[in-house]
Amino acid sequence: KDQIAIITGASRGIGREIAQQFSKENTKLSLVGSSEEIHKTAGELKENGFEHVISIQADVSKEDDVKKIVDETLSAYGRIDILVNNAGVGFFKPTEEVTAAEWKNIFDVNVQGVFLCSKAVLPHMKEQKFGTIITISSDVARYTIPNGSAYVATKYAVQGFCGSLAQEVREYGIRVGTINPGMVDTYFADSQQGLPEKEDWLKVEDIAKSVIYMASAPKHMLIDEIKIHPFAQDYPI
Ligand code: NJP
Repeated sequence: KDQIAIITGASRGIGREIAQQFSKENTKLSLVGSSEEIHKTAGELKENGFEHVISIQADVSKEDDVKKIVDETLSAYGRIDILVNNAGVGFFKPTEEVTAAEWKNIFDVNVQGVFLCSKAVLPHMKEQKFGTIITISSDVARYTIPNGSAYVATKYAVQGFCGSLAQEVREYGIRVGTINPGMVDTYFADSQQGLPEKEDWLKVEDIAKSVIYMASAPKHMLIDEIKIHPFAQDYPI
Protein backbone atom coordinates (compact mmCIF):
# COMPACT_ATOMS: atom_id res chain seq x y z
CA LYS A 1 0.00 0.00 0.00
CA ASP A 2 1.03 3.63 -0.46
CA GLN A 3 3.19 5.05 2.31
CA ILE A 4 2.82 8.42 4.04
CA ALA A 5 5.94 10.45 4.77
CA ILE A 6 6.77 13.68 6.59
CA ILE A 7 9.95 15.30 5.25
CA THR A 8 11.38 18.22 7.22
CA GLY A 9 13.56 20.84 5.53
CA ALA A 10 12.07 20.18 2.09
CA SER A 11 12.22 23.80 0.85
CA ARG A 12 15.53 23.19 -0.93
CA GLY A 13 18.69 21.07 -1.00
CA ILE A 14 18.56 17.43 0.10
CA GLY A 15 15.00 17.58 1.49
CA ARG A 16 13.53 18.92 -1.75
CA GLU A 17 15.16 16.06 -3.70
CA ILE A 18 13.94 13.47 -1.16
CA ALA A 19 10.42 14.80 -1.79
CA GLN A 20 10.83 14.48 -5.55
CA GLN A 21 12.11 10.91 -5.33
CA PHE A 22 9.41 9.83 -2.86
CA SER A 23 6.77 11.26 -5.21
CA LYS A 24 8.04 8.88 -7.91
CA GLU A 25 7.38 6.00 -5.47
CA ASN A 26 3.86 7.36 -5.01
CA THR A 27 4.54 8.07 -1.33
CA LYS A 28 2.05 10.64 0.00
CA LEU A 29 3.94 13.65 1.27
CA SER A 30 3.77 16.18 4.04
CA LEU A 31 6.54 18.71 3.41
CA VAL A 32 7.89 20.98 6.14
CA GLY A 33 10.05 24.10 6.05
CA SER A 34 10.35 27.21 8.19
CA SER A 35 10.04 29.64 5.25
CA GLU A 36 7.36 30.20 2.62
CA GLU A 37 9.65 28.45 0.11
CA ILE A 38 8.15 25.17 1.30
CA HIS A 39 4.96 25.87 -0.67
CA LYS A 40 7.08 26.19 -3.83
CA THR A 41 8.42 22.62 -3.48
CA ALA A 42 4.87 21.30 -3.14
CA GLY A 43 3.73 23.47 -6.09
CA GLU A 44 6.46 22.03 -8.34
CA LEU A 45 5.38 18.48 -7.54
CA LYS A 46 1.75 19.35 -8.28
CA GLU A 47 2.74 20.98 -11.57
CA ASN A 48 4.42 17.69 -12.48
CA GLY A 49 1.14 15.86 -11.88
CA PHE A 50 1.73 14.58 -8.33
CA GLU A 51 -1.39 15.31 -6.27
CA HIS A 52 -0.60 13.74 -2.89
CA VAL A 53 1.38 16.52 -1.30
CA ILE A 54 0.72 19.09 1.41
CA SER A 55 3.15 21.76 2.60
CA ILE A 56 3.37 23.07 6.14
CA GLN A 57 5.32 26.17 7.12
CA ALA A 58 6.66 25.20 10.54
CA ASP A 59 9.82 25.48 12.61
CA VAL A 60 10.94 22.03 13.79
CA SER A 61 12.52 23.51 16.92
CA LYS A 62 9.13 24.72 18.24
CA GLU A 63 6.84 22.28 19.98
CA ASP A 64 3.59 23.98 18.85
CA ASP A 65 4.78 23.98 15.23
CA VAL A 66 5.65 20.28 15.45
CA LYS A 67 2.17 19.54 16.81
CA LYS A 68 0.77 21.36 13.77
CA ILE A 69 2.91 19.19 11.46
CA VAL A 70 1.53 15.97 12.95
CA ASP A 71 -2.08 17.22 13.19
CA GLU A 72 -2.17 18.43 9.58
CA THR A 73 -0.54 15.25 8.28
CA LEU A 74 -3.00 13.05 10.15
CA SER A 75 -6.00 15.07 8.99
CA ALA A 76 -4.79 14.86 5.36
CA TYR A 77 -3.82 11.18 5.29
CA GLY A 78 -4.87 9.54 8.59
CA ARG A 79 -1.48 7.87 9.13
CA ILE A 80 2.27 8.53 9.37
CA ASP A 81 4.57 5.75 8.13
CA ILE A 82 7.84 7.58 7.58
CA LEU A 83 9.49 10.60 9.20
CA VAL A 84 12.57 12.03 7.53
CA ASN A 85 14.35 14.39 9.93
CA ASN A 86 16.29 16.34 7.34
CA ALA A 87 15.97 19.99 8.46
CA GLY A 88 19.31 21.25 9.68
CA VAL A 89 21.62 24.25 9.75
CA GLY A 90 25.38 24.67 9.94
CA PHE A 91 28.20 27.18 10.28
CA PHE A 92 31.94 26.81 10.56
CA LYS A 93 34.23 29.17 12.47
CA PRO A 94 36.69 29.18 15.36
CA THR A 95 35.02 28.30 18.66
CA GLU A 96 35.81 31.61 20.37
CA GLU A 97 33.84 33.40 17.62
CA VAL A 98 30.68 31.33 18.17
CA THR A 99 28.09 33.32 20.13
CA ALA A 100 25.87 31.75 22.77
CA ALA A 101 22.86 32.61 20.58
CA GLU A 102 24.37 30.79 17.57
CA TRP A 103 25.19 27.77 19.75
CA LYS A 104 21.62 27.69 21.07
CA ASN A 105 20.06 28.08 17.63
CA ILE A 106 22.04 25.28 15.97
CA PHE A 107 21.14 22.92 18.85
CA ASP A 108 17.49 24.03 18.69
CA VAL A 109 17.16 23.10 15.01
CA ASN A 110 19.55 20.15 14.64
CA VAL A 111 18.97 18.39 17.97
CA GLN A 112 15.74 19.64 19.56
CA GLY A 113 14.07 19.52 16.11
CA VAL A 114 14.96 15.84 15.66
CA PHE A 115 13.82 15.07 19.21
CA LEU A 116 10.49 16.94 18.91
CA CYS A 117 9.54 15.53 15.49
CA SER A 118 10.50 11.96 16.46
CA LYS A 119 8.65 12.19 19.78
CA ALA A 120 5.53 13.54 18.06
CA VAL A 121 5.21 10.65 15.56
CA LEU A 122 6.00 7.88 18.06
CA PRO A 123 2.51 7.42 19.55
CA HIS A 124 1.04 6.97 16.06
CA MET A 125 3.76 4.61 14.87
CA LYS A 126 3.54 2.60 18.10
CA GLU A 127 -0.20 2.22 17.69
CA GLN A 128 0.09 0.95 14.12
CA LYS A 129 3.16 -1.14 15.11
CA PHE A 130 5.06 0.08 12.10
CA GLY A 131 7.12 3.09 11.15
CA THR A 132 10.46 4.32 9.91
CA ILE A 133 12.35 7.33 11.28
CA ILE A 134 15.28 8.40 9.13
CA THR A 135 17.54 11.25 10.23
CA ILE A 136 20.02 13.02 7.99
CA SER A 137 22.94 13.20 10.40
CA SER A 138 26.50 13.65 9.09
CA ASP A 139 29.80 11.87 8.68
CA VAL A 140 31.07 14.29 11.36
CA ALA A 141 28.92 12.37 13.83
CA ARG A 142 31.77 9.83 13.63
CA TYR A 143 34.84 12.10 13.70
CA THR A 144 35.75 15.71 14.44
CA ILE A 145 36.91 18.68 12.36
CA PRO A 146 38.40 22.07 13.30
CA ASN A 147 36.07 25.12 13.20
CA GLY A 148 33.04 22.85 13.38
CA SER A 149 32.69 22.41 17.14
CA ALA A 150 29.03 23.52 17.30
CA TYR A 151 27.88 21.63 14.19
CA VAL A 152 29.85 18.48 15.06
CA ALA A 153 28.47 18.55 18.61
CA THR A 154 24.89 18.65 17.28
CA LYS A 155 25.47 15.67 15.00
CA TYR A 156 27.14 13.61 17.78
CA ALA A 157 24.04 14.39 19.85
CA VAL A 158 21.71 13.34 17.04
CA GLN A 159 23.64 10.08 16.57
CA GLY A 160 23.34 9.27 20.27
CA PHE A 161 19.66 10.13 20.29
CA CYS A 162 18.87 7.98 17.25
CA GLY A 163 20.89 5.01 18.53
CA SER A 164 19.08 4.99 21.86
CA LEU A 165 15.69 5.52 20.23
CA ALA A 166 16.30 2.66 17.78
CA GLN A 167 16.69 0.20 20.66
CA GLU A 168 13.79 1.64 22.61
CA VAL A 169 11.18 1.34 19.84
CA ARG A 170 12.26 -1.87 18.14
CA GLU A 171 9.64 -3.87 20.05
CA TYR A 172 6.96 -1.70 18.41
CA GLY A 173 8.13 -2.48 14.88
CA ILE A 174 9.59 1.01 14.45
CA ARG A 175 12.90 1.27 12.58
CA VAL A 176 15.29 4.14 13.25
CA GLY A 177 18.28 4.90 11.06
CA THR A 178 20.70 7.67 10.16
CA ILE A 179 22.25 8.73 6.88
CA ASN A 180 25.70 10.17 7.38
CA PRO A 181 26.95 12.03 4.34
CA GLY A 182 30.16 13.92 3.69
CA MET A 183 30.02 17.14 1.70
CA VAL A 184 26.84 17.52 -0.34
CA ASP A 185 26.28 20.26 -2.93
CA THR A 186 23.32 22.20 -1.44
CA TYR A 187 22.58 25.62 0.05
CA PHE A 188 23.98 24.41 3.41
CA ALA A 189 25.99 26.90 5.54
CA ASP A 190 25.04 29.86 3.31
CA SER A 191 26.29 28.17 0.14
CA GLN A 192 24.62 27.90 -3.26
CA GLN A 193 23.78 24.66 -5.05
CA GLY A 194 25.63 24.04 -8.33
CA LEU A 195 28.82 26.08 -7.74
CA PRO A 196 31.68 24.84 -9.98
CA GLU A 197 34.04 24.35 -7.00
CA LYS A 198 31.59 21.77 -5.59
CA GLU A 199 31.58 19.62 -8.71
CA ASP A 200 33.25 16.66 -6.90
CA TRP A 201 30.88 16.82 -3.92
CA LEU A 202 27.97 14.44 -3.37
CA LYS A 203 24.76 15.36 -5.19
CA VAL A 204 21.36 15.67 -3.54
CA GLU A 205 20.24 12.65 -5.61
CA ASP A 206 22.89 10.46 -3.93
CA ILE A 207 21.43 11.17 -0.50
CA ALA A 208 17.79 11.00 -1.58
CA LYS A 209 18.36 7.56 -3.14
CA SER A 210 19.77 6.25 0.12
CA VAL A 211 16.71 7.55 1.98
CA ILE A 212 14.43 5.68 -0.42
CA TYR A 213 16.58 2.55 0.01
CA MET A 214 16.42 2.76 3.81
CA ALA A 215 12.67 3.44 3.83
CA SER A 216 11.84 0.66 1.39
CA ALA A 217 13.74 -2.10 3.20
CA PRO A 218 11.42 -5.04 3.91
CA LYS A 219 9.90 -5.20 7.40
CA HIS A 220 12.35 -7.85 8.66
CA MET A 221 15.32 -5.65 7.81
CA LEU A 222 16.83 -2.65 9.61
CA ILE A 223 19.36 -0.43 7.88
CA ASP A 224 20.53 1.62 10.82
CA GLU A 225 23.30 3.69 9.23
CA ILE A 226 24.50 4.61 5.76
CA LYS A 227 27.80 6.49 5.44
CA ILE A 228 28.48 8.16 2.10
CA HIS A 229 31.51 10.25 1.14
CA PRO A 230 32.50 12.05 -2.01
CA PHE A 231 35.28 9.90 -3.50
CA ALA A 232 37.48 13.01 -3.53
CA GLN A 233 36.96 13.87 0.17
CA ASP A 234 39.63 12.98 2.73
CA TYR A 235 38.11 11.63 5.91
CA PRO A 236 39.47 9.84 8.96
CA ILE A 237 38.37 6.19 9.16
O1 NJP B 1 20.96 22.22 3.48
P1 NJP B 1 20.04 23.35 2.85
P2 NJP B 1 21.05 20.63 3.18
N1 NJP B 1 12.51 24.21 10.63
O2 NJP B 1 20.44 24.61 3.56
C1 NJP B 1 15.20 23.75 6.29
C2 NJP B 1 22.71 17.64 6.57
N2 NJP B 1 24.03 17.56 5.97
O3 NJP B 1 20.03 20.19 2.24
O4 NJP B 1 13.37 26.53 6.73
C3 NJP B 1 12.18 23.62 9.49
O5 NJP B 1 20.11 23.33 1.36
C4 NJP B 1 15.37 24.75 5.15
O6 NJP B 1 14.14 25.33 4.70
P3 NJP B 1 13.57 26.74 5.28
C5 NJP B 1 22.41 18.94 7.26
O7 NJP B 1 22.99 19.00 8.55
C6 NJP B 1 24.39 18.37 4.93
O8 NJP B 1 22.46 20.33 2.90
O9 NJP B 1 12.28 26.92 4.54
N3 NJP B 1 13.00 23.56 8.42
C7 NJP B 1 15.90 23.86 4.04
O10 NJP B 1 14.83 23.23 3.36
C8 NJP B 1 20.90 18.88 7.31
O11 NJP B 1 20.46 18.17 8.44
C9 NJP B 1 25.68 18.29 4.40
O12 NJP B 1 14.60 27.77 4.96
C10 NJP B 1 14.19 24.18 8.52
C11 NJP B 1 16.69 22.80 4.76
O13 NJP B 1 16.30 22.84 6.14
C12 NJP B 1 20.53 18.12 6.04
O14 NJP B 1 21.73 17.53 5.56
C13 NJP B 1 26.59 17.40 4.93
C14 NJP B 1 14.60 24.83 9.70
C15 NJP B 1 18.19 23.01 4.64
O15 NJP B 1 18.56 22.95 3.30
C16 NJP B 1 19.93 18.96 4.94
O16 NJP B 1 20.74 20.08 4.66
C17 NJP B 1 26.21 16.61 5.98
C18 NJP B 1 13.70 24.83 10.79
N4 NJP B 1 14.00 25.44 11.94
C19 NJP B 1 24.94 16.68 6.50
N5 NJP B 1 15.84 25.34 9.49
C20 NJP B 1 26.14 19.15 3.26
N6 NJP B 1 25.23 19.86 2.57
O17 NJP B 1 27.36 19.17 2.95
C21 NJP B 1 16.19 25.02 8.24
O18 NJP B 1 27.12 15.76 6.50
N7 NJP B 1 15.22 24.31 7.64
